[in-house]
Amino acid sequence: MKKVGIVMGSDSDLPVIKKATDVLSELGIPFEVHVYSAHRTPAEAADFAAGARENGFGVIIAAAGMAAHLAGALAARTTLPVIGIPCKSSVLDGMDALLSTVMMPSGIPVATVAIDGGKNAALLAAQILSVEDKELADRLDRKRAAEADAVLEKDANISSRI
Ligand code: RP5
Repeated sequence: MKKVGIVMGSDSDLPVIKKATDVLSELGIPFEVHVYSAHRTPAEAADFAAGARENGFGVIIAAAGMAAHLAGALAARTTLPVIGIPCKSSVLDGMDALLSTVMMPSGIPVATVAIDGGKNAALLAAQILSVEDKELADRLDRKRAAEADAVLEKDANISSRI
């Protein structure tokens, strides 16, 4: 199976990334995690993205806060799908990162999830990889069904809590 490449702008983004790696681990998807910054280590970030396809990656997840150009900078260097997670890390509560990540110029797409949306980033990465992997698609179906069951259980229990 192709790997998911995970890049965070700073190790202070790790709590958001942990939400993604938990899901990838649960689904049995291999991943590699790096700290590269679009601004502080632009060469390393660019090199990682440029070599990602030949290094066995199928999708990249990029998490960054503040003026979050990381996902876009990686997307500029690869045609692999790039999923951006805007992180809440400044006085603007992540709105700065959301707009910096989502408002990409035409021609260089970044699939942006919610602020701090590590879980959905991992699920989206898994769904992309599942296009060519029936076993992974089945695992995703089972996970979706389990999460629906959990909601139905909450429905069944809500009356007793009020
Ligand atoms: C961004 O700036 C990082 O992605 C992080 O969310 C934010 C703050 O970084 P640190 O100052 O904590 O290293 O580049």
